[in-house]
Amino acid sequence: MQADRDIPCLRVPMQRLDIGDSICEVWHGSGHLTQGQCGTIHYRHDEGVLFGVIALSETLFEAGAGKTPLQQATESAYRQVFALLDTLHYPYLFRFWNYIADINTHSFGLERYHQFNLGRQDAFLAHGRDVVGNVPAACALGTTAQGLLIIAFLAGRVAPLNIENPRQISAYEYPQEYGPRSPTFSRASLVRLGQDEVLFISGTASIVGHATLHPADVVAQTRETMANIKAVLAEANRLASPSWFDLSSLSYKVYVRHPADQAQIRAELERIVGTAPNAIYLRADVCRQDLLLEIEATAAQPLVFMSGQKD
Ligand code: 3EB
Repeated sequence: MQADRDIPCLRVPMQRLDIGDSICEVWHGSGHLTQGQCGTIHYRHDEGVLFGVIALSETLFEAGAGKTPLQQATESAYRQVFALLDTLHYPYLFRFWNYIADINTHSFGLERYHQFNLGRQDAFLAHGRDVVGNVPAACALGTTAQGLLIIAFLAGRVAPLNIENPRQISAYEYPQEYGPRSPTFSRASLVRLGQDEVLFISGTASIVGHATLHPADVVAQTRETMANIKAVLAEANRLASPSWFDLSSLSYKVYVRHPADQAQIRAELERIVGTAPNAIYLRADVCRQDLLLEIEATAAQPLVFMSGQKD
């Protein structure tokens, strides 16, 4: 598809596994739309919501001052995002998508996902943003697009509700064994977008507490991942009245490490959701070597107002 040059477009360098065709996800704004470019960010916004994308080459950065190129690229990208949001007055971050080249390899004595976590957290801290509690939903996947860091984000003017999963330790409280800095994301965010309430469930994997479960069993990992998504849904439903989200109302993006596992993952997902789920399958690396898949999900529902209650 030839996108309008003014529309920020995130090209995801991942093979689609279910059908050969590529697919395009489109987010609609309403009313007057404004687009622009600021540093490496391309963005477009309406009065309430801003979507932006960044693609940065790590080769623009040299190792130095104790920071690796990926760490610097990450810190630079996130600092640019926060500066733009300050300038345009969209203070609340809803959701990040992070696509990182060779996420599982080591360089400069540190796993690359851990380098990314250092750069991300430093940028949050530099801008005085919370690194625990009030943090956006996110996903972080590995690609084979050498040296390219790709990030997209949605931000707005109404504070989201950040949701954690009682089955898991919050990612921002993971112990040191998963890297010198914890990942900065929440398990889900619940956001008002126009007349809808939107639930963004972060990339979710077979992790209970902080440990990976079922290291070599893709069906068991799918089951555990879906148990986590169910637990996040239950939290969302507890905190968000009167909305009601269930497994069949979600749109799923399934990131699969080994293409040969796709059929088993799909069968298990269909069994658990009951009806044929709205799902796409992409080939990706997941941020821990022993994780075979990661699933993210989104759902939207019209906001319901009580009679007599004003919008
Ligand atoms: C996990 O639960 C799996 O670093 O932004 C999921 C979602 C994961 C987001 C991120 C990482 C991220 O820890 C990995």
